[in-house]
Amino acid sequence: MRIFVLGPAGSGKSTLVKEFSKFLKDLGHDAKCVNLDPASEPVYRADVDIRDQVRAEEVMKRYNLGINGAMLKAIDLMLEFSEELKLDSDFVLYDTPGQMEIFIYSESGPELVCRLKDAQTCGLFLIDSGMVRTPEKFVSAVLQNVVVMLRLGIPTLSVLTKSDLWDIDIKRLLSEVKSGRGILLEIMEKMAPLVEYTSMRYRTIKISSVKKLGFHELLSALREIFCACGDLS
Ligand SMILES: Nc1nc2c(ncn2[C@@H]2O[C@H](COP(=O)(O)OP(=O)(O)O)[C@@H](O)[C@H]2O)c(=O)[nH]1
Ligand SMILES: [Mg+2]
Repeated sequence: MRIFVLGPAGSGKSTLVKEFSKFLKDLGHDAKCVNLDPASEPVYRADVDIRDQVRAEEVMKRYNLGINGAMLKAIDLMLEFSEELKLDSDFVLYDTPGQMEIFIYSESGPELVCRLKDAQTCGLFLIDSGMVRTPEKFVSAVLQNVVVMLRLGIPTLSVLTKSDLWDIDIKRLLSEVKSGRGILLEIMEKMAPLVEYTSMRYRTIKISSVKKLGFHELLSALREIFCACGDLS
């Protein structure tokens, strides 16, 4: 299974890759880590590190770009190495850059995912729990994940990270979304069925990489995506 770990900067992607790969290995699985972030040294032992080929700081100098332009250019350059980034293993965890415009507004991000994906490829869209404490923010985060799914063409689970710091009551938030309280009442009411559908179809999981909470649930949710037996296939 190839898993793209996606989400804004600071949402906990690299820490999840580090701790979840350890968890999978401890269960006896073969798990590999690939760093696709040309701007960050991996905090885990990367089986493949794109920084051996493309480094954001060098792209900035060579093409005279600021960091945002360099990140987009770096992804273009990374396409050349896509064969080397394709690993076969029970689980391959791809750590990605937090600049979401790479995946949402550029063609290179989706193209990279397209080149690396196989029949069992999915995504984890990481959401910092501290950022989704109101129904409006929760809806906004889940809908961002829907956009990511549509852009990348892979099923993507919403994962609430740092649940050791914030315990988000997903059921309560969903019922508040449905009851349409707060601002933008009509939009929220219309969005509620979609948010509820995506939250059920692609379960929202709460985890803490620091405390290693929710990893079993995360693993079973990942397996459910490709389960051939039910309507989750
Ligand atoms: N409390 C807490 N902090 C976390 C957790 N996961 C990540 N962090 C912290 O959040 C910050 C950003 O994490 P990082 O993995 O680098 O995020 P990335 O930018 O998405 O790769 C770091 O300081 C991590 O130590 C978690 O589960 N709990
Ligand atoms: Mg990172």
